[in-house]
Amino acid sequence: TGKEKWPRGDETVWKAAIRGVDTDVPSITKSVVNHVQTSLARQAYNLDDLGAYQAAAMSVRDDLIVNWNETQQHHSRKSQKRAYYLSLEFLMGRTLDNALLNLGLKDKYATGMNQLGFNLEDILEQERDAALGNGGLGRLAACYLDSSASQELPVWGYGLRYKYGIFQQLISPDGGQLEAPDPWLEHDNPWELPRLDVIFDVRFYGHSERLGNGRAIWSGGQEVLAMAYDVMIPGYDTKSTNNLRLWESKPKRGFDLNSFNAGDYERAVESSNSAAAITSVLYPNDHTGFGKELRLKQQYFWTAASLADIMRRFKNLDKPITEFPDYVAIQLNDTHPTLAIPELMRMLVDEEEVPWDTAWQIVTNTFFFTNHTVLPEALEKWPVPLMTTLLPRHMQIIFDINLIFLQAVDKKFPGDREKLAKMSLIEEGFPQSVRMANLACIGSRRVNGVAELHSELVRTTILKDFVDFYGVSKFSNVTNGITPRRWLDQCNPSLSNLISETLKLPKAVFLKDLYKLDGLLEHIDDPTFQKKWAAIKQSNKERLAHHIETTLGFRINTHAMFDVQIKRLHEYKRQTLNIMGVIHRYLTLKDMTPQERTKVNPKVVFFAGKAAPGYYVAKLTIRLIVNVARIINIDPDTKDLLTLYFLPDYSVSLAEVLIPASDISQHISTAGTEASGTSNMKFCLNGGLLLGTVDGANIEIAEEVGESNVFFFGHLTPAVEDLRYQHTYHAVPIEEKCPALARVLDEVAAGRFGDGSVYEPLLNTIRQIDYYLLTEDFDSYIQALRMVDDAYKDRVEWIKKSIRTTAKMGKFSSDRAIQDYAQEYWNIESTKIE
Ligand code: RUG
Repeated sequence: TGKEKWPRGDETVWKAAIRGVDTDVPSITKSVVNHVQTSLARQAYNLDDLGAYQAAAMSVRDDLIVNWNETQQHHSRKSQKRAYYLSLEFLMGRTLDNALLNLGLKDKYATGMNQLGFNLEDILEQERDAALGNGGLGRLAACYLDSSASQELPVWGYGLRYKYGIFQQLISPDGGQLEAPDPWLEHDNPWELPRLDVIFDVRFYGHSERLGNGRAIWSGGQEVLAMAYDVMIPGYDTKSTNNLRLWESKPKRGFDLNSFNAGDYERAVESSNSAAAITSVLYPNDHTGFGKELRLKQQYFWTAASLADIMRRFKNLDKPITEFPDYVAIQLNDTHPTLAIPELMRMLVDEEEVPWDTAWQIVTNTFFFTNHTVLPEALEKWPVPLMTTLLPRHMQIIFDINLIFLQAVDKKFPGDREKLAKMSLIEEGFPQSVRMANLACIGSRRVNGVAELHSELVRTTILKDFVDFYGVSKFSNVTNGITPRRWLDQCNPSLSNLISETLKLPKAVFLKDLYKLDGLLEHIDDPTFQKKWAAIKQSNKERLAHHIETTLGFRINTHAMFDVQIKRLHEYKRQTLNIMGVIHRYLTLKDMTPQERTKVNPKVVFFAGKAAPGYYVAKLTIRLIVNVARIINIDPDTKDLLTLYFLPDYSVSLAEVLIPASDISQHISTAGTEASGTSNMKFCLNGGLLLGTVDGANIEIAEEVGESNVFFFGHLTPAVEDLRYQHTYHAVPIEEKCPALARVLDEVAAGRFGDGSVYEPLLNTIRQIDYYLLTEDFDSYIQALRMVDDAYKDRVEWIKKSIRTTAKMGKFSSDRAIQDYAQEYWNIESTKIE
């Protein structure tokens, strides 16, 4: 009614004292200095850039908290349906710059900090990346949070607060990757709020006793505590500020004083250490599923705490439990949170005493599942014995779900044993294992892939039998997206300014409706605009060169074409194809006369990306790249025309400098293997052109910008299976099939880039099985590279291609993607926070 009684004390005193967001420069400097004095206990003459960053961050955080409180109260008051995005990874990067931008306070803070004797840009550099993710999947989650808040949608993220984020990558003297821990919380994290009041018990092990009425009692085992940390997610140009809740594990019974008094110190801290270990590390593992008990523990710990929290919030609404899906939608980001399905069944059946069928109805109306890969090795499976020991009640529930499900399958396809075996939640073998993708699929209302081609592959390959069973309407596509706030305005402010000036629109208009970029096409032939466009690319190249010189000491030729491949190291992403292409270029240059070389465009090739620590071949690829660089970068015949850099410790922040500087970027996965890719969208938004295979989101990018603006090569997805078959049964020697590549491999093996024997295992992946079809695609790849060279010679045409590419990126805003989810899947509504 708006006339509720004020809960306590004098309402007018409260209201007068409640802090608003004061955005004038004097208020900002006052707030920063206040934090310097009171939160940091420092003073003007001992304040360094790090201290200034911390004080500025805390000052901004105060504003965020006000908005965040308003937003959460507003959503609660309206009893709105909320969506919850469960992701084991959130690759947030830095926050201060993004928060200032979203709040519209960047200029004022720059002025204020300047008055206090600091340069805002230097201060921003002090922040450590929050790298709680491996790659695309985690960064996608971060973009979706930004878009949800910006679209004023009631969405929360749920994840884990890892003490150590993705490892720091170092390069050893022999060129290989070394891993060091990433203690990102070392300097305290101003962006999180510990919630001592939000704590849940989570149980592992023990035993489950069936009660005979479908219910069971799960008892004994180990109990740990899950404590919440809240991270505020500000929307752009709105007060709407959402929440990312991250769980930290804590011992239920900390220090065991009895053991300590008995002289057994190890035992005294044992339970405390084992509980804390659950959220210690992010698994540095992108695609390969591997059966680590701790990983399964993480998954359950996180889903159990998140569901307990969601259930508690739902219960505050005082609605019948059958209405749960009317107030709650849960998005499963890949199969990692699939245990949420049996966990909600357990809560409903065992704790709320809901009949099994009703509970299943609730569950299957609550969850939505996004698949991010069709690579067989990446589909998660957990051994039944491990699951039975760790989560005995959940294993019973999974068996029960499976029994009922297979009965229904048998009814629909009588006697089709093969189908039953393929669709079962349990894979036979020694030991048996639980197929998480099958469980996620049958426990969810809708299933989606992340690009058109990928979604089609999901429907026709890994989940084909489920499509036959449920009908195709359950399986659809939401093409991924990226937030234009971070990936245009924040990382490329000059381009964002030029766009604003050219379109005669305030930035907020196109940053909230990216389709507006289309208006740039009207100016594509304007030479003045073209010049400005090219000058911005040039200054971004200089910014990158400066960054590399100051961090690594290399001097880069900024007049060369910048060619970039940045992503996790994986055989299917084919960094190997790229490095073989670089070697081929080098050998070709060496074969040329000096006269011939004068006609060649100089080029600088950049690689960055981490390999999973146990992924031998991927690490060998890094070593090869680094060692090729060491040879060719000092070769007097070629060094002015071709240089190569592997930039260590790839991160969101590094991507923000690399992407705006790129002329061409490579997205060259074997067709049908890259679900979507999202860096391709980031490069294109920043006017970089794309060299790629007909795979993932490359295809939709080409549909938008026109095929003549993308450099495509390689075999198409339908050919891949046949080619692999031929490789296995009718192998043609590489010297015959692809002499150019054979020569490159021979040079590597012969030791041209250091001890060739080191690379034998890597070379053999190509010479023998060639599962990722390098020998099939190499010639057309080289041809595509030539086309890039030729196109780059005509600078005006190139600039026009670049403008056109940016102009057609409207579809790839994560605002569009999140609206798809909100409307088509979650059924939630935007709401303005006044
Ligand atoms: O490999 C995929 C990318 O193609 C995709 O763009 C990204 C976001 O959808 O997810 C990546 N991915 C897939 N990361 N992990 C997986 C499998 O667990």
